[in-house]
Amino acid sequence: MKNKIRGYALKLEADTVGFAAATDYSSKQSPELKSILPTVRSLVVLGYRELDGALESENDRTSMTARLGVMDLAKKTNYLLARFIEDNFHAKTAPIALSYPLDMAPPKMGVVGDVSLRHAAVAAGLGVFGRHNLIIHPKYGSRIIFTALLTELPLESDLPVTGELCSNCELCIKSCPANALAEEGKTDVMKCLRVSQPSGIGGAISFMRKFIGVNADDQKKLFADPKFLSLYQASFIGFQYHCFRCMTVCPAGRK
Ligand code: B12
Ligand code: SF4
Ligand code: SF4
Repeated sequence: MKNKIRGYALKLEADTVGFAAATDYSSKQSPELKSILPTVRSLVVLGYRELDGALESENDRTSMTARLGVMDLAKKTNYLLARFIEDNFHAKTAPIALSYPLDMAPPKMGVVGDVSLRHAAVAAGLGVFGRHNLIIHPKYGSRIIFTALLTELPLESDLPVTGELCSNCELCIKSCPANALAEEGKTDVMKCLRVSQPSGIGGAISFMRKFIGVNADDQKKLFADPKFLSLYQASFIGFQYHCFRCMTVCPAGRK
Protein backbone atom coordinates (compact mmCIF):
# COMPACT_ATOMS: atom_id res chain seq x y z
CA MET A 1 0.00 0.00 0.00
CA LYS A 2 2.75 2.42 1.02
CA ASN A 3 4.66 1.75 -2.19
CA LYS A 4 1.61 2.47 -4.35
CA ILE A 5 0.85 5.72 -2.52
CA ARG A 6 4.49 6.83 -2.52
CA GLY A 7 4.81 6.00 -6.23
CA TYR A 8 1.72 8.02 -7.15
CA ALA A 9 2.76 10.99 -4.97
CA LEU A 10 6.22 11.09 -6.59
CA LYS A 11 4.57 10.86 -10.01
CA LEU A 12 2.53 13.93 -8.99
CA GLU A 13 5.86 15.74 -8.34
CA ALA A 14 6.14 15.61 -4.56
CA ASP A 15 9.88 15.41 -3.79
CA THR A 16 9.66 13.14 -0.78
CA VAL A 17 6.96 11.13 1.00
CA GLY A 18 6.76 9.68 4.52
CA PHE A 19 4.14 7.82 6.54
CA ALA A 20 3.23 8.03 10.22
CA ALA A 21 0.80 6.09 12.38
CA ALA A 22 -1.57 8.63 13.96
CA THR A 23 -0.43 7.42 17.40
CA ASP A 24 3.15 8.53 16.64
CA TYR A 25 2.11 12.14 15.91
CA SER A 26 2.32 14.45 18.89
CA SER A 27 2.07 18.24 18.96
CA LYS A 28 0.93 19.69 22.30
CA GLN A 29 -0.38 22.96 20.89
CA SER A 30 -2.30 21.48 17.96
CA PRO A 31 -5.83 20.04 17.87
CA GLU A 32 -6.35 16.26 18.10
CA LEU A 33 -6.21 14.59 14.68
CA LYS A 34 -9.58 12.94 15.46
CA SER A 35 -11.17 16.40 15.59
CA ILE A 36 -10.37 16.63 11.86
CA LEU A 37 -11.03 13.04 10.73
CA PRO A 38 -12.66 10.99 13.54
CA THR A 39 -11.55 7.67 12.02
CA VAL A 40 -7.95 8.74 11.32
CA ARG A 41 -5.28 6.04 11.63
CA SER A 42 -2.32 7.46 9.73
CA LEU A 43 -0.74 10.46 8.05
CA VAL A 44 0.88 10.68 4.65
CA VAL A 45 3.37 13.57 4.71
CA LEU A 46 4.65 15.12 1.49
CA GLY A 47 7.76 17.31 1.17
CA TYR A 48 8.54 19.79 -1.60
CA ARG A 49 11.97 21.32 -2.07
CA GLU A 50 12.26 25.06 -2.58
CA LEU A 51 14.20 26.46 -5.58
CA ASP A 52 17.78 27.47 -4.71
CA GLY A 53 17.77 30.36 -7.20
CA ALA A 54 14.57 31.78 -5.78
CA LEU A 55 15.64 31.45 -2.14
CA GLU A 56 19.05 32.96 -2.81
CA SER A 57 17.63 35.84 -4.87
CA GLU A 58 18.08 39.30 -3.32
CA ASN A 59 14.55 40.04 -4.54
CA ASP A 60 12.01 38.72 -2.04
CA ARG A 61 9.22 38.81 -4.65
CA THR A 62 11.20 36.20 -6.58
CA SER A 63 11.43 33.94 -3.52
CA MET A 64 7.68 34.37 -3.03
CA THR A 65 6.93 33.68 -6.70
CA ALA A 66 8.57 30.26 -6.37
CA ARG A 67 6.74 29.63 -3.07
CA LEU A 68 3.43 30.38 -4.81
CA GLY A 69 4.40 27.76 -7.39
CA VAL A 70 5.14 25.17 -4.68
CA MET A 71 1.83 26.03 -2.98
CA ASP A 72 -0.13 25.48 -6.22
CA LEU A 73 1.64 22.20 -6.89
CA ALA A 74 1.20 20.99 -3.31
CA LYS A 75 -2.50 21.91 -3.23
CA LYS A 76 -3.18 19.96 -6.42
CA THR A 77 -1.04 16.97 -5.45
CA ASN A 78 -2.72 16.80 -2.03
CA TYR A 79 -6.17 16.72 -3.60
CA LEU A 80 -5.27 14.19 -6.32
CA LEU A 81 -3.49 11.90 -3.86
CA ALA A 82 -6.45 12.01 -1.45
CA ARG A 83 -8.74 11.03 -4.33
CA PHE A 84 -6.33 8.24 -5.35
CA ILE A 85 -6.38 6.78 -1.82
CA GLU A 86 -10.17 6.99 -1.56
CA ASP A 87 -10.64 5.39 -5.00
CA ASN A 88 -8.01 2.64 -4.67
CA PHE A 89 -8.13 1.73 -0.97
CA HIS A 90 -11.67 2.82 -0.01
CA ALA A 91 -10.31 4.75 2.98
CA LYS A 92 -11.55 8.24 3.86
CA THR A 93 -8.78 10.78 3.34
CA ALA A 94 -8.59 14.45 4.35
CA PRO A 95 -6.03 16.87 2.85
CA ILE A 96 -4.25 19.31 5.19
CA ALA A 97 -3.38 22.82 3.97
CA LEU A 98 0.22 23.89 3.48
CA SER A 99 -0.42 27.05 5.49
CA TYR A 100 -3.84 28.63 4.93
CA PRO A 101 -6.73 28.50 5.80
CA LEU A 102 -5.96 28.76 9.54
CA ASP A 103 -8.27 28.94 12.57
CA MET A 104 -8.41 32.71 13.19
CA ALA A 105 -10.53 32.47 16.37
CA PRO A 106 -9.03 33.04 19.85
CA PRO A 107 -6.88 31.70 21.44
CA LYS A 108 -5.10 30.49 18.30
CA MET A 109 -5.62 33.63 16.23
CA GLY A 110 -4.03 32.17 13.10
CA VAL A 111 -0.72 30.98 14.57
CA VAL A 112 -1.53 27.29 15.09
CA GLY A 113 -2.31 25.00 12.17
CA ASP A 114 -4.92 22.21 12.30
CA VAL A 115 -2.00 19.77 11.98
CA SER A 116 1.56 20.74 12.91
CA LEU A 117 3.32 19.76 9.70
CA ARG A 118 6.74 19.94 11.37
CA HIS A 119 5.74 17.40 14.02
CA ALA A 120 4.04 15.33 11.29
CA ALA A 121 7.25 15.37 9.21
CA VAL A 122 9.30 14.19 12.19
CA ALA A 123 6.81 11.36 12.90
CA ALA A 124 6.93 10.34 9.21
CA GLY A 125 10.73 10.09 9.17
CA LEU A 126 11.25 13.13 6.97
CA GLY A 127 13.60 15.09 9.21
CA VAL A 128 14.45 16.57 12.60
CA PHE A 129 14.05 20.00 14.23
CA GLY A 130 17.00 22.38 13.91
CA ARG A 131 17.97 25.36 16.06
CA HIS A 132 15.79 27.54 13.81
CA ASN A 133 12.73 25.45 14.84
CA LEU A 134 12.31 24.26 11.26
CA ILE A 135 12.61 20.70 10.00
CA ILE A 136 15.86 19.71 8.35
CA HIS A 137 15.52 16.92 5.77
CA PRO A 138 18.58 14.67 5.18
CA LYS A 139 18.68 15.51 1.44
CA TYR A 140 16.96 18.89 1.04
CA GLY A 141 18.17 20.43 4.31
CA SER A 142 16.00 23.31 5.54
CA ARG A 143 14.85 24.18 2.02
CA ILE A 144 11.70 22.10 2.18
CA ILE A 145 8.03 22.64 2.96
CA PHE A 146 5.32 20.11 3.76
CA THR A 147 1.68 19.13 3.39
CA ALA A 148 -0.14 16.06 4.73
CA LEU A 149 -3.16 13.83 4.32
CA LEU A 150 -5.04 12.15 7.16
CA THR A 151 -6.24 8.67 6.24
CA GLU A 152 -8.12 5.72 7.69
CA LEU A 153 -5.41 3.33 6.43
CA PRO A 154 -3.62 1.33 9.15
CA LEU A 155 -0.12 2.39 8.06
CA GLU A 156 3.00 2.03 10.21
CA SER A 157 5.42 4.90 10.67
CA ASP A 158 8.54 5.11 8.53
CA LEU A 159 11.85 4.92 10.37
CA PRO A 160 12.70 8.20 12.10
CA VAL A 161 15.73 10.22 11.06
CA THR A 162 18.33 9.54 13.71
CA GLY A 163 21.28 11.74 14.57
CA GLU A 164 21.69 15.49 14.56
CA LEU A 165 21.46 17.35 11.25
CA CYS A 166 21.84 20.79 12.88
CA SER A 167 25.48 21.66 13.62
CA ASN A 168 24.57 24.53 15.95
CA CYS A 169 26.49 26.95 13.73
CA GLU A 170 24.00 29.69 14.77
CA LEU A 171 23.90 31.21 11.26
CA CYS A 172 20.10 31.20 11.40
CA ILE A 173 20.06 33.08 14.71
CA LYS A 174 22.58 35.68 13.54
CA SER A 175 20.93 36.18 10.13
CA CYS A 176 17.37 36.61 11.38
CA PRO A 177 16.53 40.29 10.69
CA ALA A 178 13.85 40.21 13.41
CA ASN A 179 15.99 38.58 16.13
CA ALA A 180 13.12 36.10 16.46
CA LEU A 181 15.26 33.02 17.16
CA ALA A 182 17.24 34.18 20.19
CA GLU A 183 15.46 31.85 22.64
CA GLU A 184 16.21 28.17 22.04
CA GLY A 185 13.16 26.06 21.07
CA LYS A 186 10.90 29.07 20.49
CA THR A 187 10.28 31.36 17.53
CA ASP A 188 9.13 34.81 18.64
CA VAL A 189 6.00 34.84 16.49
CA MET A 190 5.26 38.58 16.62
CA LYS A 191 8.87 39.53 15.80
CA CYS A 192 8.97 37.12 12.87
CA LEU A 193 5.56 38.19 11.59
CA ARG A 194 6.44 41.90 11.53
CA VAL A 195 9.39 41.24 9.22
CA SER A 196 8.24 38.21 7.25
CA GLN A 197 4.62 39.29 6.64
CA PRO A 198 4.42 43.11 6.64
CA SER A 199 1.23 42.88 4.55
CA GLY A 200 -0.37 40.39 6.94
CA ILE A 201 -3.02 41.05 9.58
CA GLY A 202 -0.68 43.22 11.73
CA GLY A 203 0.12 45.44 8.74
CA ALA A 204 -3.56 45.70 7.84
CA ILE A 205 -4.55 46.71 11.40
CA SER A 206 -1.86 49.37 11.71
CA PHE A 207 -2.79 50.81 8.30
CA MET A 208 -6.51 50.92 9.19
CA ARG A 209 -5.74 52.60 12.51
CA LYS A 210 -3.76 55.28 10.72
CA PHE A 211 -6.44 55.65 8.04
CA ILE A 212 -9.39 56.18 10.36
CA GLY A 213 -7.47 58.72 12.46
CA VAL A 214 -6.87 61.29 9.69
CA ASN A 215 -8.95 63.77 7.64
CA ALA A 216 -10.27 63.13 4.09
CA ASP A 217 -7.30 64.82 2.35
CA ASP A 218 -4.76 62.72 4.24
CA GLN A 219 -6.86 59.60 3.61
CA LYS A 220 -6.57 60.35 -0.13
CA LYS A 221 -2.78 60.57 0.23
CA LEU A 222 -2.73 57.24 2.09
CA PHE A 223 -4.17 55.53 -1.01
CA ALA A 224 -0.80 56.19 -2.69
CA ASP A 225 1.16 54.85 0.30
CA PRO A 226 3.20 51.74 -0.66
CA LYS A 227 1.82 50.05 2.49
CA PHE A 228 -1.75 50.40 1.21
CA LEU A 229 -0.72 49.28 -2.30
CA SER A 230 1.01 46.20 -0.86
CA LEU A 231 -2.06 45.37 1.22
CA TYR A 232 -4.20 45.75 -1.90
CA GLN A 233 -1.86 43.41 -3.77
CA ALA A 234 -1.96 40.87 -0.91
CA SER A 235 -5.78 41.00 -0.97
CA PHE A 236 -5.84 39.17 -4.30
CA ILE A 237 -2.50 37.30 -4.39
CA GLY A 238 -2.88 36.01 -0.85
CA PHE A 239 -0.44 36.17 2.06
CA GLN A 240 3.16 36.82 1.10
CA TYR A 241 6.43 36.20 2.90
CA HIS A 242 9.16 38.79 2.63
CA CYS A 243 11.72 36.77 4.57
CA PHE A 244 13.15 33.30 3.99
CA ARG A 245 16.50 33.87 5.73
CA CYS A 246 16.41 31.06 8.31
CA MET A 247 15.70 28.50 5.58
CA THR A 248 18.22 29.95 3.14
CA VAL A 249 21.30 30.39 5.34
CA CYS A 250 21.14 26.95 6.95
CA PRO A 251 23.98 24.77 5.61
CA ALA A 252 22.60 21.53 7.10
CA GLY A 253 22.10 18.66 4.68
CA ARG A 254 23.60 20.61 1.78
CA LYS A 255 26.60 19.35 -0.23
C1 B12 B 1 1.58 29.68 11.97
C2 B12 B 1 2.86 29.38 11.22
C3 B12 B 1 3.89 30.31 11.30
C4 B12 B 1 3.85 31.48 12.29
C5 B12 B 1 4.06 30.96 13.72
C6 B12 B 1 5.14 29.88 13.85
C7 B12 B 1 5.02 29.01 15.10
N1 B12 B 1 5.40 29.45 16.25
O1 B12 B 1 4.61 27.89 15.05
C8 B12 B 1 4.96 32.41 11.71
C9 B12 B 1 4.31 33.47 10.87
C10 B12 B 1 5.86 33.09 12.74
C11 B12 B 1 5.73 31.44 10.80
C12 B12 B 1 6.98 31.73 10.30
C13 B12 B 1 7.66 30.90 9.44
N2 B12 B 1 7.20 29.80 8.84
CO1 B12 B 1 5.55 28.96 9.31
N3 B12 B 1 4.00 28.00 9.66
C14 B12 B 1 2.99 28.22 10.45
C15 B12 B 1 1.98 27.06 10.34
C16 B12 B 1 0.85 27.49 9.41
C17 B12 B 1 1.42 26.56 11.67
C18 B12 B 1 2.48 26.30 12.74
C19 B12 B 1 1.88 25.81 14.04
O2 B12 B 1 0.89 25.13 14.06
N4 B12 B 1 2.52 26.19 15.17
C20 B12 B 1 2.06 25.91 16.50
C21 B12 B 1 2.82 24.79 17.21
C22 B12 B 1 2.87 23.50 16.39
O3 B12 B 1 4.14 25.19 17.39
P1 B12 B 1 4.88 24.76 18.75
O4 B12 B 1 4.36 23.45 19.23
O5 B12 B 1 4.88 25.92 19.64
O6 B12 B 1 6.37 24.54 18.22
C23 B12 B 1 7.28 25.62 18.27
C24 B12 B 1 8.40 25.42 19.25
O7 B12 B 1 7.94 24.78 20.39
C25 B12 B 1 9.43 24.65 18.50
N5 B12 B 1 9.46 23.21 18.76
C26 B12 B 1 8.45 22.35 18.92
N6 B12 B 1 8.91 21.12 19.12
C27 B12 B 1 10.25 21.19 19.05
C28 B12 B 1 11.21 20.21 19.18
C29 B12 B 1 12.57 20.57 19.05
C30 B12 B 1 13.60 19.51 19.19
C31 B12 B 1 12.95 21.93 18.80
C32 B12 B 1 14.38 22.34 18.63
C33 B12 B 1 11.94 22.91 18.67
C34 B12 B 1 10.62 22.52 18.81
O8 B12 B 1 9.14 24.85 17.11
C35 B12 B 1 8.01 25.70 16.97
C36 B12 B 1 8.48 27.12 16.64
O9 B12 B 1 8.07 28.12 17.48
C37 B12 B 1 2.89 25.94 9.69
C38 B12 B 1 2.12 24.97 8.80
C39 B12 B 1 1.51 23.86 9.65
N7 B12 B 1 0.25 23.61 9.51
O10 B12 B 1 2.23 23.26 10.45
C40 B12 B 1 3.93 26.77 8.91
C41 B12 B 1 5.36 26.24 8.82
C42 B12 B 1 5.81 25.80 10.19
N8 B12 B 1 6.11 27.41 8.43
C43 B12 B 1 7.11 27.17 7.66
C44 B12 B 1 8.04 28.15 7.24
C45 B12 B 1 9.00 27.72 6.15
C46 B12 B 1 8.07 29.43 7.83
C47 B12 B 1 9.04 30.59 7.59
C48 B12 B 1 10.43 30.26 7.08
C49 B12 B 1 8.38 31.68 6.70
C50 B12 B 1 8.52 31.45 5.22
N9 B12 B 1 9.16 32.33 4.51
O11 B12 B 1 8.04 30.43 4.73
C51 B12 B 1 9.06 31.21 9.00
C52 B12 B 1 10.07 30.50 9.90
C53 B12 B 1 9.97 30.85 11.36
C54 B12 B 1 10.77 29.94 12.25
N10 B12 B 1 12.08 29.85 12.04
O12 B12 B 1 10.20 29.34 13.16
C55 B12 B 1 7.14 25.70 7.25
C56 B12 B 1 8.30 24.94 7.92
C57 B12 B 1 9.01 23.99 6.97
C58 B12 B 1 10.17 23.32 7.64
N11 B12 B 1 11.19 22.98 6.86
O13 B12 B 1 10.17 23.11 8.83
C59 B12 B 1 5.70 25.21 7.71
C60 B12 B 1 5.63 23.78 8.22
C61 B12 B 1 4.79 25.39 6.47
C62 B12 B 1 4.85 24.21 5.51
N12 B12 B 1 3.73 23.84 4.97
O14 B12 B 1 5.89 23.63 5.25
N13 B12 B 1 5.04 30.32 10.55
S1 SF4 C 1 11.41 34.02 8.52
FE1 SF4 C 1 12.91 35.70 8.71
S2 SF4 C 1 12.14 36.92 10.45
FE2 SF4 C 1 11.13 34.92 10.57
S3 SF4 C 1 12.44 33.66 11.92
FE3 SF4 C 1 13.11 33.25 9.80
S4 SF4 C 1 14.79 34.70 9.47
FE4 SF4 C 1 13.65 35.43 11.25
S1 SF4 D 1 21.75 27.48 10.47
FE1 SF4 D 1 23.15 26.27 11.76
S2 SF4 D 1 22.25 26.42 13.84
FE2 SF4 D 1 20.66 27.09 12.40
S3 SF4 D 1 19.47 25.22 12.06
FE3 SF4 D 1 21.00 25.36 10.41
S4 SF4 D 1 22.76 24.15 11.14
FE4 SF4 D 1 21.43 24.56 12.91
